[in-house]
Amino acid sequence: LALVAGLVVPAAQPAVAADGVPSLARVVPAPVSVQPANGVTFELRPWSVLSYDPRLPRARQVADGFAAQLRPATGFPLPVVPAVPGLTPPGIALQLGGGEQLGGEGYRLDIGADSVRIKANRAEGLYHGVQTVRQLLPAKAERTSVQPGPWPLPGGSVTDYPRYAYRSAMLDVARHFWTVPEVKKYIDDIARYKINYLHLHLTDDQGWRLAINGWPRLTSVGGATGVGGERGGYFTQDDYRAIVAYADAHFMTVIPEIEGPSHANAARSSYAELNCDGVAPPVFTDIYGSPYSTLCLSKEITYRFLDDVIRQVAALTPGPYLNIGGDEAKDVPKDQYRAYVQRVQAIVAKYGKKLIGWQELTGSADPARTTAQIWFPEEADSPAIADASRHGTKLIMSPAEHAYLDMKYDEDNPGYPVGQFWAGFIEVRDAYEWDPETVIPGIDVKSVIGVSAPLFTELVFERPDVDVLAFPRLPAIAELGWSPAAAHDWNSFRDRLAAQGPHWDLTGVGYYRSPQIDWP
Ligand code: TNX
Repeated sequence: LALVAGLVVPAAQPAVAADGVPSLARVVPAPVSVQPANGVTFELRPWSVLSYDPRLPRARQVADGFAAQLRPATGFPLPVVPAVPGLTPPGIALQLGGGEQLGGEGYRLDIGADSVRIKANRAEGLYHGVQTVRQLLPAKAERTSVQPGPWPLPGGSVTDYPRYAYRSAMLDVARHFWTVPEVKKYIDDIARYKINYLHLHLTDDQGWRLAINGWPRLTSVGGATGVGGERGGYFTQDDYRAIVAYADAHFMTVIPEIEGPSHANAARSSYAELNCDGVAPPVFTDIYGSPYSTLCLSKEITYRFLDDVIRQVAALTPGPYLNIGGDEAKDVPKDQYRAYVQRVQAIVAKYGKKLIGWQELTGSADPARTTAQIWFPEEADSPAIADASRHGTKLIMSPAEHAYLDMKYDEDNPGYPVGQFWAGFIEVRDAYEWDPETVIPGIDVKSVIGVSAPLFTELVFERPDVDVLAFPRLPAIAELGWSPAAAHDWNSFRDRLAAQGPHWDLTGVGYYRSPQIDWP
């Protein structure tokens, strides 16, 4: 075993022990430390109980959710009961504690012959611990009909907590619209990899996807179509609330993105008054036509519009962040761009949210109150970003050449229409082999709050395309966000990723069977 900084790193452990029970280390993202207890195996039994500590808010919800997942395949009743002090019933116990090093999201997992104990300071940690246990159970536990046992788990202990507090997936619902059930399924599938933010790209040139009271044409016109003139659609405010609630049940926070000043054609085509010439252009249905469609920056109505939108979106969003876009405003003079960003930042602050935007707004926004998402390092103003990082700006890393899930995997399949390649072809290893702290030279590395895996959907046509692009690359980005830098190891990741395949097969995730991975 490799010992790094006193931690047992899972890299050197085989994926499956001799008795067919998986190694305790067979988890994505790799845990901070794993100590197997060789020869010890727990088995879930017909009489197993799920207990939870009632002092921990939402622990019961985590226990209920886990029991509901396990009942169909095991056929066991798995009652959920509040724990009695000093007594651990046979089964799985969700407990309060585990030490300060776990923070809010970490957990400690102890698997013994008679019980599985997950300890955490908060329910988030219990939830992440449950995701680890789900990966260690036989994949058939995912089935929805009763399966023959046994239901073993490998004995030992895991101590685990995230490298970064921010681990997001971005879904573009503007270019191609995805319905509430389609978004919920994505939440199900990414929550397993300890993703804790869902960033929704709600507006762009080709579509406006959230109903805003007082501005009905945004959805009736701006939401009526999408790329290729294909299906339109939009979320009512109740739909959006349902997504927020569903994400929250998976301990995931929604970040809404309202694009401006460019990528705003859907809004312009909905309301003539948002155009300097007072004429509404048609909605874009192409990709490359004229990608920098900009709101009229010199009209006050533009800012009244944005105030109305941001007020409503902020009120619908319990999370702390609101993303205002800000990318590719290539036809806007620098001083006007800066004035726009500052006005919009003031609106975001007025409605109690923290501003996130793409890398371009670094230097225009107030550095102390801004989070910038890096997407195109080659075009980034690195000195300005480095300077902002030393003046309070937080950074999210999603370099397109590694983290953009809309890029094709390889060039072997020219007839395959799904995905782009402007940032390169991204095989699984390319998605995995990078370091969030060296993407932009000269930054204060403490400013990096995490990573994101964006899925833009210009060339993502149907829901199965989402799966093929996101899996297995999203778990690679998730591991960069969660696992300690010292655990980064391609060969280990390959083995652990391969073990996810059977789980995806049984949960309806149509992943890409990358030739780089020895799928079972
Ligand atoms: C660049 S990422 C864009 C998006 C496109 C994406 C396609 C970003 C800030 N701008 O508008 O959808 O490339 O890969």
